[in-house]
Parts: sequence; structure tokens; C-alpha cells
Amino acid sequence: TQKKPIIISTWRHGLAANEEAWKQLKSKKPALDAIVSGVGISEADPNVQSVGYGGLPDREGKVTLDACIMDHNSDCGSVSFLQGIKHPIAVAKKVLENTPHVMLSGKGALQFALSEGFKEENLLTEKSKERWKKWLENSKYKPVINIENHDTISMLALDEAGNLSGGCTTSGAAWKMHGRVGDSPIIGAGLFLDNDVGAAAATGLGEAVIRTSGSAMVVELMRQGKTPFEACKEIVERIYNKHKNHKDMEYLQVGFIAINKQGEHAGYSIRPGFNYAVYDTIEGNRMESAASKMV
Ligand code: SD4
Repeated sequence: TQKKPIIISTWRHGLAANEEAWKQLKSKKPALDAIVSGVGISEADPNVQSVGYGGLPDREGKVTLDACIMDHNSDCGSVSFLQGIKHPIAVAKKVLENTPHVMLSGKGALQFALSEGFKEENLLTEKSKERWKKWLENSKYKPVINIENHDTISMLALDEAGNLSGGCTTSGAAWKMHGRVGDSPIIGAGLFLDNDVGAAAATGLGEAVIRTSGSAMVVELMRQGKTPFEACKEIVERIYNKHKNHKDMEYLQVGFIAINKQGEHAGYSIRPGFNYAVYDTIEGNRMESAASKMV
């Protein structure tokens, strides 16, 4: 059985993203190009209201984006609080390639994107604007669990050479404060990989993932011999226990996906409803449901 290549992505919109990334990997494109094109499908889709173009705005009605990317050499690039650029993941890759840094934020990230030839555009669609206006009527901040089943997209790939890479891109929590940055652009929180071990990525309430260095911890447990399933489960349980008496508990959802060097993969979340897309040579592209701590 041939386990490589294999691509896994969070949520149902991961299917279309996998499809594109798979094509790229199969035509011998570099893994990071596959990641950028793959998650770029979700970024450009106005019906995915949690990523890129058409993403739900912050409480001021501004769409602000977070993304990061990481390769098998542990090189990484990230942008946070970026506005007006449809493909933050592509900007994150340019940060990796063309700067001495790992993270660029806000105005500086935009300035860099423009210098790299990206075009500034309005990312707030009428549909998202309507939902924001509805929200303004009460202006209550309450994260929504499993937002319409399409959420942050995180993608992990094991290529034919056996190298790991990953990317993560999001418009973050809807109705967040202006300037809020989540876990998704933070290496170690929203995404982490070690090419000797495995890769992990998160979706859900970013604050909880940052508090616990989520993805880095999942990878560390795999280093200690845990399977992807055991590693995701243990960190989800840790997050759950840490938040038992926390004000966020009422609506807390966090999910992880993970893959190891053998191509074994898993997903695990606090609440039911989380799923992820898997593409491999044996079974093709399909959804897998994740187990959960709560029932
Ligand atoms: C964030 N983790 O900004 C992102 C949002 C998300 O599933 O993943 N939702 O907190």
C-alpha cells in the first residue's frame, strides 16, 4: 500500500482544497505551491464565510485575515491582521521566501504584499455585510460553534518524498475586536510541524489554542510515540480541562488534525461536528469525521 502523497484539510471545504493541492503534487509542483493553491480555493470562495474573500468581518465591519505556512525545513512565513488581500496564504509564502522574518502584521504586511505585486481589493461581500448589520442590532460577542460547518482551513501534506508541509488561513472569529489576532497565523498554535515527526493544525476558538500551544503540543506527543489520534485526543482533553471553569467554556470548540511520517492521520475535537477531508492514493478524496470529547 502506498501511503504517499497524502493531504488532509479541515472541514468540508477541504475537499475542493485537497482536489487542487493533489493536482499540484501529482504534477511534481513543490509542496508549498500545492498548499497555496489548495487553501487558495477556500480563500477565493465567497460562500466560505470564514476564510479570505467573503469572510465575516470584525465588529467594525472590516475583514481582517490571518495565515501561515511551514515547510519541511521548519522554514515558515506568516501574516496577521492583514486587510484587503484575497490570498493571505500566498503572502505568507512570500514572507517565508523573500524576507528575513517569520511574521508580518497589519499595515506592514499589506505594504509588503503590495510590494510583491498583490492587488488590494474589497473583501467584504454583500452577504457578509448583511450578517454584520444583523449582528450589530444586538452586538453580542459570542463565537459560534462549527460555523455552518465551514471554518478556518488548515491543510497538512506528506509529499511523495516523505516531506511534511502545512498551511492555515482564516478570517478569524466573526465579530472579533478590531486588531484581534487568533491562533491561525501563530506557528506552534494554529499550525506546527517537525519533519522528523509529524504535523498538526487547529480550528476553533483561537484563544484557547494559543493558551495551550496546541499544535506544537500535538506534534510533541507524536514525537514521544503517540499516534496522531492519541496525540490530538490528549491535547483536546487538556484544553477541555484547562477551560472547565473558564468563561469561554460555554461555547468552546477546538479541533485538531494531525498526520505522522507514516501517513497515519486523525482528527479530534471538543464538541461533535468537526470533520476533515483526506486525499490519498488508496481511497481518493473523502470526508472523515473526527471523534470528540463531548457527545
Ligand atoms: C481563530 N482559529 O481565529 C480561528 C478561527 C477558526 O474555526 O478556526 N474557526 O480563532
